[in-house]
Amino acid sequence: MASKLALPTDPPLPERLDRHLLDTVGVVPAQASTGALSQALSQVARAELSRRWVAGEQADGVAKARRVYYLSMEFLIGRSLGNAVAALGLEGPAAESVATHARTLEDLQAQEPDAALGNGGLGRLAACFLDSMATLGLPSFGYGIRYEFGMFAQEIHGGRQVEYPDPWLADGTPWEFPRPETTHRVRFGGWVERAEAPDVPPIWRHAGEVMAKAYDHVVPGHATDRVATLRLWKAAAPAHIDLHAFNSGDYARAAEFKNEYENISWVLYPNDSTPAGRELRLRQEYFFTSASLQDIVARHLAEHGRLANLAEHVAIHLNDTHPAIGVAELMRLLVDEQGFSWAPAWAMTRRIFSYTNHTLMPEALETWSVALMQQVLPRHLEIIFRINHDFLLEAGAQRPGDADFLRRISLIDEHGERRVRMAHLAVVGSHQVNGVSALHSDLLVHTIFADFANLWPGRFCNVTNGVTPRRWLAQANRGLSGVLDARLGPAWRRDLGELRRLAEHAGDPALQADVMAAKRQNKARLAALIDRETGIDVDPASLFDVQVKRIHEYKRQLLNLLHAVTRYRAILAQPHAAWQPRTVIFAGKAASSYHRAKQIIRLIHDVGAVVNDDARIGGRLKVVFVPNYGVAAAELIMPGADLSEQISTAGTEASGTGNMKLALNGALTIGTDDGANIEIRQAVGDSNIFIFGKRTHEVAAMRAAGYQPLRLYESNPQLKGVLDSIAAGAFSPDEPTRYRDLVDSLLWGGDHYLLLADYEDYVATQGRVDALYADPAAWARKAILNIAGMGPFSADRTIGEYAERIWSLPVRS
Ligand code: GL9
Repeated sequence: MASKLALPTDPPLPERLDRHLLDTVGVVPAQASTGALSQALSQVARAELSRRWVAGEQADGVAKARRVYYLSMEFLIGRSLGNAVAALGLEGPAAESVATHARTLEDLQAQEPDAALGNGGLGRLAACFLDSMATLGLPSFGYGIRYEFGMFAQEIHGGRQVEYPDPWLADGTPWEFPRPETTHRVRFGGWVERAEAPDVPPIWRHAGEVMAKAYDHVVPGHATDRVATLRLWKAAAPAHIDLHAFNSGDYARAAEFKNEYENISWVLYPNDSTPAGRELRLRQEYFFTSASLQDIVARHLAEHGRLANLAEHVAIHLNDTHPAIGVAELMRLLVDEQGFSWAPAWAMTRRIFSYTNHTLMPEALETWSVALMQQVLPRHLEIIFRINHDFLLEAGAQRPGDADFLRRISLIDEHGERRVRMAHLAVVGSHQVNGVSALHSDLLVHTIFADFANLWPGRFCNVTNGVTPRRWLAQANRGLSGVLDARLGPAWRRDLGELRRLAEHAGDPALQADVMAAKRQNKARLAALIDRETGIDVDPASLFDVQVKRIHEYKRQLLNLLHAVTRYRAILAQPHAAWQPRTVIFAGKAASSYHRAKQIIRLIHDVGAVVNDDARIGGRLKVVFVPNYGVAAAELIMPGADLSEQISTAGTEASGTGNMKLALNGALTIGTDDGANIEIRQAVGDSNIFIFGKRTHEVAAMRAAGYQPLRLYESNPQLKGVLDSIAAGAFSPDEPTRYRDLVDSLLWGGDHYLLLADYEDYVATQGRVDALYADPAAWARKAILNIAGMGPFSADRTIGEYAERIWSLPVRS
């Protein structure tokens, strides 16, 4: 499709590529390096996207469109070149053009660093959502932080995780558009001066201010000219500070002073649900939220000339509680700066905001000490107290005399040091609150938000997560995409429900052969990656058993490892039995301060070192860890998996999205009755998924009854043998006590995530996996039925539901 602003004189792609080599990159086309070619092709795509962006913004401006603004601390974008080229329909011509330079598109893509502005599932979800918002043609903006350093790079030294900084912007990026004219002041600290008259808003005498400068990324839609905008804020010292620093002559001190302002957008917190770096984190949250809200207000005023109709034209979504301070900030902007009185401002605010909760893990539910907030955001603290006062009056009227109820729902936690509960602020300030899978949304209204759900039952809903089929199937898995295109045509890219039509052919030997041939190629590609990264030789004919995600106790990588050790010992005990060869593949990062998760990474390596080199095993079991898991690695790993490990303790994984990507690429799931696994099970059918382990209510009941892991250990010789061998140093002969405390944490420390309770069923279920894999036609049939069932897990479906039920936005498509 040609964009409306396409210039009639646009030359063909090879010429545009050479033109950019010469004009933009500054090299002789015939001598261009792979990096230079990558830059030039990016510029070709950028130019086209820029025109689409301008055309779309113009059209939305003329239409005075209602827009959604998605506020997120994290956007885990990954690489952009391959996606842009695919979205623009330029894959064919681009491949041909770079072939004349003796390169492939893959060579060029590999040059690009990942934009890793997120920690894991939550950030990647935000990136998938932008893709779907653009593709569905929603007038939409993502707002976040332009971290100079993204998610840390992980290296493995001697089996241990070592973190390195990720300076992804060091060589610049062709994908951003700096907008120097779009700058907002964000203030911090100081005190609040009361006005004399009751109706005059107080004045916030702030102590410091930092400039937020906009950098836009264009997010292409697929098979449409529409694009979405991702606007990221960079912190800069105000000009007078810069000048003062320079003139003072003490450059070291001056730089230090400047850094105090600019460090706000330096680093992404490598934080997986453990609170860290308190004050800087709060400053980051307020910084990007305030800049975004000021921007939304300014854009609305420019378009409409007044703010009274803001709620008709603006929906603001809070991706978790990280931007929840926005509820107080919008009130401040409306009341203190725009002259609204409290009640109408509050009514608007509640109509404008909506909030997604992404976890029930208590340590991830943000609270800020009142003392810290008083110091950093004194005016916001007052506003929060006022919101709370009004809210408790309203709620108290429904349950007179119930002080305990009021204590539970208050925005302020009064146990011990007083703290602001950000989730409560988000719930009270939003008109809709959702969880991310059916189970999770149900647990929300029965656990942490039960009191709120009683007050406002209509406020809570479920929107199950989804993933973009463009990146996670069309781009990551060319082989399978080709098979699907031949059977179904290309429409599944925009309508993933089309995959359903595969189901009736699941038994067709020709389709099975094609799907498994693609899988085999993807496994060979993954084996090559494993060899490159670890030097371990794995056999693509073995069953590729994959667990890729953040390393966390609740996700139970350790349970997977207990199975691997069980299998190792079983092969040694019965070396002549017909063992199904397996490669157990792990990847994932541990939060830098999370000792137990790091210990698990080390144990994976220690087990691998023993098992992989044991001649008696004869290659029938390998255990590997692919370092530096991120979007680029995932694009290689997902397509090469046979088995998808989704084995969190029931009730702990809010949704999961890797489970969707793996099934979409034809892996069978072994998993617990948790998060979106439950909906995957419903979509693919009970007989096409391996569900095991305790259910959520059983987990709760076991804990309540006084769970005794030691009993399980005593009564199961296989389990006892495995744990004893690890504890005795079978995998750490140089330091036999290395994993003593890890094993003790299961036996004596309560085994909080119930690994021992699920062990027996897990190992038995892995046996059923082996048996099925031994029947290639039966396995292939189930793999096809998994692919066929993935229609509901497109992020297009998810965003369609948000647009309709939460944002009240028409979906154009
Ligand atoms: C998470 C949940 O743990 C996942 O189950 C869920 O799929 C995603 C997206 O909704 O959100 N919540 C959360 O804090 N993280 C998630 O992955 N953690 C990270 O992103 C690191």
